[in-house]
Amino acid sequence: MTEIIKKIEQIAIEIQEAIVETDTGKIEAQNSSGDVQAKLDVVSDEIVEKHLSELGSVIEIMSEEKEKPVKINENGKYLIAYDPLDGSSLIDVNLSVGTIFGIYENSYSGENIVAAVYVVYGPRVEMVVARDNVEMFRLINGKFEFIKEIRLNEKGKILAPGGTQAKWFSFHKEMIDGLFKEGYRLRYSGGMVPDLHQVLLKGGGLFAYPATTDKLKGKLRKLFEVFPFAFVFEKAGGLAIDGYDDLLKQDATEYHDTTPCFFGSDYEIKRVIEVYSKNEVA
Ligand code: P6P
Repeated sequence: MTEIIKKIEQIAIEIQEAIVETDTGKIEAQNSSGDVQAKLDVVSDEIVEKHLSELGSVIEIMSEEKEKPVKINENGKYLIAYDPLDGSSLIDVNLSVGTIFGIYENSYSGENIVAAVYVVYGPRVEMVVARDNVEMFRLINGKFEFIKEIRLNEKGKILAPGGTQAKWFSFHKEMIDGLFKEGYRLRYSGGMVPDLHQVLLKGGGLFAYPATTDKLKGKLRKLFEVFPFAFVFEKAGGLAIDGYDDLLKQDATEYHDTTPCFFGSDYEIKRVIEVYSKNEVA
């Protein structure tokens, strides 16, 4: 596992350089989820594959930008699913983006994720590593330095309500409006990595990307985005659910499966369960 983390440090440095130097234009292609690919998506994916392909402990890697896994070493131990540059369209407006890694054993299921790492490319480059606990590192003079352990409080003050509001189910809208009435402050950039990083660093709150009337399975991908962050939040003392049950109890039938997802501290997630247990999404 240590060799993987060391490689991710190098990957993060090279992607940060690419973000600063590469044209952010689009290319005439779509990824497996139908998203129009930015040049940086492809460049970032190439950087990740170049480095992870050198690891003896990795059986295969699965990119959000690809249809199928890339085989690395049949005698390895880990499967790595990753989103090379999540929220890449935000670069055009100079907002923060990130890279997400889920490290699995045996299969890409919630119960088989054994570690998660994400990198935030913002005013500072920060890397968060979740294994038994959650540790944050910052890129300082070309090296990642340990900064602190991340732990969530019982309750937070910020709310990141994703999804097209016109497509929210009415009971979901009432729940979100109720939290705002309690004084929660809106913190949503449209980038999953910086938005969740903020909830973690502020000690709690709620990030929600729910089922909507046009996308009953939500938008965010299980293998590359949802399972890794669910692992991070649980190891940081928070909770991660689909509205009804723990996200890490889920499997994925397709590599690019999506799921509704809620990440947060106890108080907020228990509010979601309270509301969703009385309402069906259909
Ligand atoms: P919306 C970025 O495209 C992304 O995959 C996540 O990073 C982010 O949380 C979500 O989509 C934003 O989606 O529908 O609010 O623009």
